[in-house]
Amino acid sequence: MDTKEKSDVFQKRIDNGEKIEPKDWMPERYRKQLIRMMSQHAHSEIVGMLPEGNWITRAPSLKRKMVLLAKVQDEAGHGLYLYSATETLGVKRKDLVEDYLYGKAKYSSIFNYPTLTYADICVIGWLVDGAAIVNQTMLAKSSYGPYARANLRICKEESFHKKQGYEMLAKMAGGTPEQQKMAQDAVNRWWWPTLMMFGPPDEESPNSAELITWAVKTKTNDELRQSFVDRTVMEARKIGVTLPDPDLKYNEETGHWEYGEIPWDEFWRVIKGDGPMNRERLKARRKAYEEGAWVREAAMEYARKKKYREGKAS
Ligand code: BYC
Repeated sequence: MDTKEKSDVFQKRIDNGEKIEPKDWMPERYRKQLIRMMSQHAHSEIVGMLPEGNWITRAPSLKRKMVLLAKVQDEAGHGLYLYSATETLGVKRKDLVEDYLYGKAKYSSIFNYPTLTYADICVIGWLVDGAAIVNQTMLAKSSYGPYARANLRICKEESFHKKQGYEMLAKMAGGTPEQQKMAQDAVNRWWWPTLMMFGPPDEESPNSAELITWAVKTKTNDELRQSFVDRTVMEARKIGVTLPDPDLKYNEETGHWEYGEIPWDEFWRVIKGDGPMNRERLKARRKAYEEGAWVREAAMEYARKKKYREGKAS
């Protein structure tokens, strides 16, 4: 079969809802798009440990500390599943990691904002993990098997993350006037950046059409954003916090909540490296990577020796 015939068979498989597995034939562009998107996703999980990890030592109780510690460890696990899934496409983890630490690979814009109080930890769980669930539930149906399966597992853990954040925020929003103020302030600061997580509006999203044709994404950025807004408005009301958007209103005809103008200039600035915390985040990750070099070397050497011993024994 020539490439055109192979591409047609490939597209038929996608249209029939089949999963593509690592050893199957795939167009080079499909492979490249997956590497871009999956590795960005992996980097996001790892960088995403920083804003919350920063608060582990200052958690308000032992219970909260244990929950936060478990959550941050889960994020590391998500990064690892995703790097492993990306490696099935024939790339090396080291190259992927060095691409974002020293090159141009992106990670989610949301992690370039600071966590100023403990209420930010509650709001990250509720809004950021809530947004991630909406996005990743869709990605769990992605056409690439290893990515779909990684997202399925991630979503189960994210749902615990969201619940713990929402429960904490509900407590804070029903607490003392000072706690209520902290909760509302955190919601005000994280609302718009959370809406930006879904990516640019559909008409400015160069990758969406191709990704949807290949069922890597099955919904557009705006569709997912709308679904997140619809479910979050009700959740906010239930716990007595206000979403900071005076234009938010329910449209009886469409059955959706309409929202105001997202500050897209800020989004583009942040993803180009000029957000409030971009420099600090990369500095912290580079430091960890460089200081951890000996751990990686020791682990590789241990694995090599173990393999050698087992090979000799058999
Ligand atoms: N941030 O054509 P578009 C988590 C870039 S972590 C940065 O629409 P696409 C958690 C985009 O990459 C979960 N960059 O792209 C962890 C593209 O640039 P390039 C994070 C963004 O791929 C710890 C350009 O803008 N989730 O949950 O069709 C604690 C044009 O965009 C962003 C994922 O990574 C952004 N927000 O759609 C708590 C999900 N948006 O690459 C929680 C996986 C867009 O052409 N990724 N860009 O130079 C996706 O679902 C999709 O890639 C996106 C973008 C929706 C992000």
